[in-house]
Amino acid sequence: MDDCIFCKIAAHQIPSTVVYEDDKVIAFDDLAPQAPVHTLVIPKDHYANIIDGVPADVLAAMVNAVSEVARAKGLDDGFRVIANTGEVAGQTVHHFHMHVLGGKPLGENLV
Ligand code: D5M
Repeated sequence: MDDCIFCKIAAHQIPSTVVYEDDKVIAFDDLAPQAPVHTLVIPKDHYANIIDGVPADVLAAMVNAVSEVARAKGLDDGFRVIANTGEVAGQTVHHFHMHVLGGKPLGENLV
């Protein structure tokens, strides 16, 4: 989509700190980190959210990317994955993304 910031990141049209990339997905550090590690995993193709008809192979690539991010960031003790879906959940960028959060005890806070 022309006006989607995450499509532009996926196409390397705007800069990001890339943690992992393959043909289907890209993972990059969040601009406003909520934890010592806060990386976003997105599909390169545009889907509005996790229930927007994302193909199974893309979902599998996303999960694989989460594991690559965890390995690259040394999240051996665990981490949290969040996919805000819709404005009521606080989704602000309407291109499907998974937040990978870790690097400190996360407790019971949602983010
Ligand atoms: O999360 C959207 C997230 O996207 C939020 O944590 C900020 C992040 N963001 C927005 N623009 C950028 C760029 N350009 N680089 C890196 N991170 C970015 P949501 O679940 O939609 O609230």
